[in-house]
Amino acid sequence: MKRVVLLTILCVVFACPTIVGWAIDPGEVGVNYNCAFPNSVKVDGNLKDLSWQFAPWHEVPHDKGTAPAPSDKDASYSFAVVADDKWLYVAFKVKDDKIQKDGDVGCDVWKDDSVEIYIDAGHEQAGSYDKNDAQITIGADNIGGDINKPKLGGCVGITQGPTTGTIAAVVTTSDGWAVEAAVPLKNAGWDIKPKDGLVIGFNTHFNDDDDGGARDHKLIWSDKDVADRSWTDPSVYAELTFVEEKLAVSQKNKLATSWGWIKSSMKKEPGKETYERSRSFEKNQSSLYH
Ligand SMILES: [Ca+2]
Ligand SMILES: [Ca+2]
Ligand SMILES: [Ca+2]
Ligand SMILES: [Ca+2]
Repeated sequence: MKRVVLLTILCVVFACPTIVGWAIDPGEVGVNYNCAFPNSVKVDGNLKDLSWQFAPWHEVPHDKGTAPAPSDKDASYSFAVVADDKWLYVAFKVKDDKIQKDGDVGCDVWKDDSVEIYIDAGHEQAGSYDKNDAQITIGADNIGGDINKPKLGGCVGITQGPTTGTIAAVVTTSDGWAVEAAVPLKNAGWDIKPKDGLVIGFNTHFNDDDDGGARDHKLIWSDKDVADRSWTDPSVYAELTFVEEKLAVSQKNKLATSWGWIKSSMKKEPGKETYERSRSFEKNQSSLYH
């Protein structure tokens, strides 16, 4: 079931390290995200980490949500998730033609430009929030802010967004803004221990404000959230499945270990020993060397 693609770069100059990376089955947009672990990133707002290069990115276009935007340029986003033993890392690339921030802050930041992460750690899919459910809202008002003490919204339920211990770096980009966040796997609300096949409830949203005042567009990843109910109803979340796969190795001395993974993967999936270059990798490979 799990599709594994081997990507290998053998540089022609000795100074360039050998990089072995994996592209995993991305899951299904709106239904399930396959989260590779153990993989770490540096939470600094720069999304050139190798883990982000090889992680699946789910695209949420301008017309997927309860308040669609006229175009992807006006409002759309993509996100990726990886995890290590301490953090669930979530990255967003937000396309947004007008950044609105500082009009509504704190618990009201959902009225300004903001992205939302939803967690149902116990995957109970209940109709109301229990202790292991949370809405974590990260506004564009964190651009240039303190990564370790971001301003967070999500003031609903028991384990409210600002109490989750989430850290986040938010930066502007050429066509909008980006978020690199990390949600603790252990806090007062939950203790998630990633293992291959573990499923939690998960969703992401983007609130787009273009002119101050009320929110203008609402984009939603989960297919089940057709009425913008995730803030109160975890049963409309989609799912995140942990997949044990190291996405990238850059050090020469780790190559032997990498071949070990290749062999074990071939054993796991008889008949799927054919590896191919990934289109997404070709798209991204130039940035690996910058
Ligand atoms: Ca980074
Ligand atoms: Ca906006
Ligand atoms: Ca729950
Ligand atoms: Ca507005």
